[in-house]
Amino acid sequence: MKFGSRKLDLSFPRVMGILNVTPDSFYDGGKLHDSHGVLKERVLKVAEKMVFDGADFLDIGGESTRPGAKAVSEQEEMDRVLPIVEAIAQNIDAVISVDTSSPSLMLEAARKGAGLINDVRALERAGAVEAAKDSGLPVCLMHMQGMPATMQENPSYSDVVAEVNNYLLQRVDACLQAGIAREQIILDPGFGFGKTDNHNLALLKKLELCGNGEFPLLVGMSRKSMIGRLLGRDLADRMPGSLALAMVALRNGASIIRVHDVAETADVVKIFQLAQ
Ligand code: 8Y7
Repeated sequence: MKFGSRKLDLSFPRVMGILNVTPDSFYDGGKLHDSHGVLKERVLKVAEKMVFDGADFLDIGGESTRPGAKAVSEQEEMDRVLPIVEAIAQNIDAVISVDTSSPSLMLEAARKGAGLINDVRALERAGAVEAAKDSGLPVCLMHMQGMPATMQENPSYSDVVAEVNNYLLQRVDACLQAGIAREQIILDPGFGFGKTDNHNLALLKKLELCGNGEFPLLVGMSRKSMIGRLLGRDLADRMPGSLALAMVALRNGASIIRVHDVAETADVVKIFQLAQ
């Protein structure tokens, strides 16, 4: 698959490191900030280490989508994300994934060297499908039920696997109609986005059915609250659970694993490939 200027073979699994440039991210909660905003030097150091540890993708987000997070203006999101995209593109050898639903950020980030659009709203915002198409970049379409602020209040499905799949295939159609190539589409069931633990587990068990097996799959479960509930673990103690979930996702067909803990997840990927 072609990610801007970089080509990556997704027939073997890849690790995506999470670089949050929001001051209120649920895990790294502003570690990359001071009172003046994002610290470029600090971000570059962390990014460099992630790539050294085995990340092929770096996911950069400027809008927190955790349940109850405050909305940011489009301008604020751009101000946070674009300088970081530019700095990483100039200094680090990785595909930059931009975690955004904003059409103008998609276009600007592509100009500054981003290689993938990761939209938790699956390009549903007005103008987003067109912007993604014009960016020329591949897209990751994710399923979410409801909106971030309220999505965990009462998630409900009659058949979660079928409904998530139908939604994603419908979004694929919207992309194809706008002229985005089929080969440029990655799908993601959206673990934790309007889902109970049972919904998440059902989706994980049937991951191969997602997109009818016709698209590369990205999964993000790293340190999410499901692990906290299933194991009774605080955020700081959720790495083993995250690694176990990564292994299951790999067995069930995931191509890209989006994580906080890159080195450890890269080990899981290696063992998975050697022991299959
Ligand atoms: C996901 C994601 C988040 C995910 C994709 C968190 C931005 C919440 N989760 N993008 N983003 N998939 N594609 O806990 O699961 O990292 S934010």
